[in-house]
Amino acid sequence: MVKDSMYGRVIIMFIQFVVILSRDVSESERGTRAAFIQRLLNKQKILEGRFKLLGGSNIFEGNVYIYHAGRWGAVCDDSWDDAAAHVVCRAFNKTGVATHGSQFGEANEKYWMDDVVCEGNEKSLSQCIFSGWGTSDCEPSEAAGVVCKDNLENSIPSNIKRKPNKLIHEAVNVRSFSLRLVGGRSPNEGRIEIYHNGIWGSICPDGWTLYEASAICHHLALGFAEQALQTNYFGSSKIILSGVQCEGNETNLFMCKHKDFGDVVCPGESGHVAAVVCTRYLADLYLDASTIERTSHLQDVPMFQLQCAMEENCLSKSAYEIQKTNPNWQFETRRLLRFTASSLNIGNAEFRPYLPKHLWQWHLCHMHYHSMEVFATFDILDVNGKRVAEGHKASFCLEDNTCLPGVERKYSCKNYGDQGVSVNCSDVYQYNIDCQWVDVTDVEPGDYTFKVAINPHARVAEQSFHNNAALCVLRLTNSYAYVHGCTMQRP
Ligand SMILES: *[C@@H]1O[C@H](CO)[C@@H](O)[C@H](O)[C@H]1NC(C)=O
Ligand SMILES: *[C@@H]1O[C@H](CO)[C@@H](O)[C@H](O)[C@H]1NC(C)=O
Ligand SMILES: *[C@@H]1O[C@H](CO)[C@@H](O)[C@H](O)[C@H]1NC(C)=O
Ligand SMILES: [Ca+2]
Repeated sequence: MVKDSMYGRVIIMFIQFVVILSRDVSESERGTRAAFIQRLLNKQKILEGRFKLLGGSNIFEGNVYIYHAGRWGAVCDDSWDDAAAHVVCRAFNKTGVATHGSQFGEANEKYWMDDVVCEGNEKSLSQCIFSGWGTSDCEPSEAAGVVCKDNLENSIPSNIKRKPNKLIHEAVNVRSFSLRLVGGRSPNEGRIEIYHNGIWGSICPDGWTLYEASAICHHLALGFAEQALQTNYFGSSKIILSGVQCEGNETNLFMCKHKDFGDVVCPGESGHVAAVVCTRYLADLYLDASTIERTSHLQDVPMFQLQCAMEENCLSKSAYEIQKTNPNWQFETRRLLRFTASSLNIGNAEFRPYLPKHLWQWHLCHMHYHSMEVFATFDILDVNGKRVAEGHKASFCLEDNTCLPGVERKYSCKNYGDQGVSVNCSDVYQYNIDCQWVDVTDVEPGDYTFKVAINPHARVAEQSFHNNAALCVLRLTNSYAYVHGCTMQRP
């Protein structure tokens, strides 16, 4: 289909070209037209790969748009992180903080890039690994953005977060402060209104995620956050609080950070405010760190056995360079850190994939459907928190591999089966399955932090996200890998 239409376009362009040449035009007119076309081509050449930031309150922040093949396109936020933001912000000699979920307004162009994974030292975004120009299934609400900040040290900070803002309880009188949900179809949902300085007002939905929504549901004793919404669906009122940022484990909103109170600047769609849906029934995946410690080991694998994995971006960038430059690349080997990841659903509702079934992607290589674009991320960080092995994203099929005694297995990936993880069942990725690894070929021996995170972008609601990431000590020598001392964290 795509190829056909491309041939069609080439033929039309060729006809146009012949028409232009055969027209009876004066020399000077032809000269002007040629100059015009030349200028256009020059412009395209100059702009190719450039980026611009739109929707921010100054030139150093906004949603990222990249120029390619003659037009600007947006970047989707899947896998988007501070390393990618850093690549963008380096143009200003600044460091970058990534923003997700169209923090600076919905994407106003089609997506050019998706699943962008950078190391942080690339000269431009187009040098990072991504899904291919124009290959994206993202909604306009998933635009990636950056906030560029002054570069204090010259290193690549990989775990910089949004600047710690002030805690809410430090800015308001907690006693005269109130919280309520308004406009919902049930008491468990609605836009959030806060009472401050004598008026009820709304919360700016900038950076509003399930983490912030969780603090609201906890605060109101309504259970867990099922949805975090940026909408006018439940009505709206004057926005009096912006930049709310929570960890997700707070028992009340006062423990969260914020940017401003009162007359605030709120980027994004006008009239849209922060809203939540709370529930008492939710899944809760618990990543089993002891299994990671027990099963981690190194394996050297020749590249001819890794062709499927290469198609799914499961190797680090140097593998793709070798493939391009070395005619005998199949016989080169990659060193893989392999491990088993097992997550048990300890919640009181099933874990279901983020995408509806008709949008699942069939992966020919692995012969199953992927129901979440990014289900897990694996990173190796050095002592400064810099990522040394490409944090690759892994998408899998979700199923009940093992269940506690007395619990029936319900979900199976076979035969386009329904995907999910039942309560008291585990989804297990054995160390010997494809892509269940980190490519450590280019990592020097030494001590590192190994980070494994499931549901890393909190795309699916859970009771808690603080049991979704394992941060472990990794000792890498020339011959073996030793993983121990894991602690649990939020992704
Ligand atoms: C960034 O820093 C380099 C070296 O210090 C300098 O040459 C360049 O002009 C700076 N660029 C900007 C946009 O400030
Ligand atoms: C929330 O989790 C963070 C770690 O991510 C921890 O430092 C903090 O103490 C926790 N807060 C509560 C209220 O449990
Ligand atoms: C899951 O296991 C826990 C602990 O063994 C038990 O209390 C709970 O009833 C089980 N839930 C289901 C739905 O099987
Ligand atoms: Ca969890």
